[in-house]
Amino acid sequence: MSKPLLAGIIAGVSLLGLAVAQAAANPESADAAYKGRASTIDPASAQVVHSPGAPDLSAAEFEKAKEIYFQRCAGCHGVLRKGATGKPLTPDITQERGQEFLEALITYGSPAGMPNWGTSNALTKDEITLMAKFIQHTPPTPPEWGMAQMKDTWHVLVKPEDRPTKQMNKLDLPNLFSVTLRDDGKIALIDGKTKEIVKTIDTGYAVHISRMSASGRYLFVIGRDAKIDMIDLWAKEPMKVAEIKVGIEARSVETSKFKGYEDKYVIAGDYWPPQYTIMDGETLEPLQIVSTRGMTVGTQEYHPEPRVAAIIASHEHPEFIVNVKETGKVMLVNYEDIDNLTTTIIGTAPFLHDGGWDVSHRYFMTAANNSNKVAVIDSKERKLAALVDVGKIPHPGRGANFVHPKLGPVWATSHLGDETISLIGTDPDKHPDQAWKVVETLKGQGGGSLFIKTHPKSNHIYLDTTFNPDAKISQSAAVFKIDDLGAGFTVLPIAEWAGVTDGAKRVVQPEYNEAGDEVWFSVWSGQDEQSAIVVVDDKTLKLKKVIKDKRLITPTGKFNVHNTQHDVY
Ligand code: DHE
Repeated sequence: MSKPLLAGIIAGVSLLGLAVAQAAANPESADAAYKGRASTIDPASAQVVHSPGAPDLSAAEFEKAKEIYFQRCAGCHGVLRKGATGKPLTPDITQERGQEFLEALITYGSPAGMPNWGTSNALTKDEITLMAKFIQHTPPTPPEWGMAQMKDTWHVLVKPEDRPTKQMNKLDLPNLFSVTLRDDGKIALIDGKTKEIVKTIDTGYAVHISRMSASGRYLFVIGRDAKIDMIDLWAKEPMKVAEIKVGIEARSVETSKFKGYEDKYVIAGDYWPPQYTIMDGETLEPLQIVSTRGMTVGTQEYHPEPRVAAIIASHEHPEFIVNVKETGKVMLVNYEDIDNLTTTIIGTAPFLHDGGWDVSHRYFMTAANNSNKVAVIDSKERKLAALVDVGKIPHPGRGANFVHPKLGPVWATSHLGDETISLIGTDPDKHPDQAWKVVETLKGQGGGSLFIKTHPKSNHIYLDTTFNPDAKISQSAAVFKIDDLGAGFTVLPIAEWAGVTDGAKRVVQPEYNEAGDEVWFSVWSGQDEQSAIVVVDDKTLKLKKVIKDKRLITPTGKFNVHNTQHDVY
């Protein structure tokens, strides 16, 4: 990636503070703060089209506008401006609105979540005039990324035959954590017992998630720039053994987990180009690339840019379950015969984002966050079991499974858009009256929540409120007792416990250790500021340990090997 682009992306990321500040006046902008992030697409690569009816722009002006658009606008409005969290901005719409209207909208923002780019001084008057002109032209299209580009970026660093046949180190692998060092382009492997960093490993740009192979040997990490790093945890010192770039922008990676196919395939989903790629599980060799462009659920209109969100490996069939965000479709991709792929397509609701299994690992519970619904996919029967109305903008991460004292097994999600936590019954056999209904709604600290977590050995449910506009709330976490849900929540002052002085200190993503008796939270500040990980004792709810290290730069997601490998949450 070019230096100016990287600098631009970092500048875009720092806008987060601005958007969070706005959320105070605007309840929906916690969502905008979270989603309106810089794209990793290189603006120079996107082809310009001069459109009739749009105000004239010079080549230099086009270049500048593209850069601003990909840094600040594409996350919400989409690369091709067909609309996502933000409204569609295609020339038929923008030319009708006209220059004056567009300038005012960009300057002052809107109650629906559009930031006030002008009055906040994030963009100058000239930049606003430029952007209003630019969006009246046809959206510049970034390049595609097919087999040739993938093969160019694919490297097997250690061949499978040169790798060890057993674990060559003394690490307690099931209790190791892979921690995203978001703005440092690295992950840290942290030992669950000593809480020491075992190693940091260079990865793609702004790593998003880590996932484990079925055997627990290989760790896969994907950057926002669609680079996948495959790390062998059995090596003398955990090391990268293969890498590939599967696109230009991505968020998800997963591995085959069905019996007989353990460690055989890896899949990754792209935001751009809109496609998924199935790779060899030992080497990351790209085998099949499948486009997700197609028709939306409901109105059945063509969408040119349906991004791939969460992917989860089925335990019922040799299948990957792929969330296609903008079309609202879940694709069950059968990898039994990789050259003759069969796919079941299930229509749900827009826009599909994240999700996880119910406790039986049969039902995939996934957030359709623009519809305020959770879609329940029956992975055994390959059909939609239900669409459940929940709170505003559900965001479960992988969600939390526990047995409700009165109502049986439930799966829980918290929300970006309100303070509620929806508990959905998940046992159609023994609790048919509760199945696929919100059986209870709890009230947490506030909106802006991203992740909720529990563990089969714990009597607690923890949730963050990372994007709540009130710093007191974004810097703490709430915890409920499962056997006394009516008692409400206790607030854990996580950032205060961290003893970190500067920065936003956003508390994000609870993650349990293998035993389920500790919960780890990231305290996430800027790239040049101190961050930390706070470990809470699950029995006493007291501070157990603060992990601080100068290498711990912008920690966000944390993935315990055992819990990630076995889908424990
Ligand atoms: Fe995430 C999961 C997309 C912003 C931390 N994030 C996911 C998944 C998707 C996604 C599709 C599900 C992957 C899966 O299960 O296969 N995230 C996006 C975005 O598009 C968005 C809104 C904006 C962006 O530009 O990236 C976004 N995400 C963030 C953040 O700002 C977070 C808080 C910090 C960071 O590291 O960037 C963040 N996202 C995470 C984490 C997970 C995740 C920690 C995995 C949670 C888990 O427990 O599985």
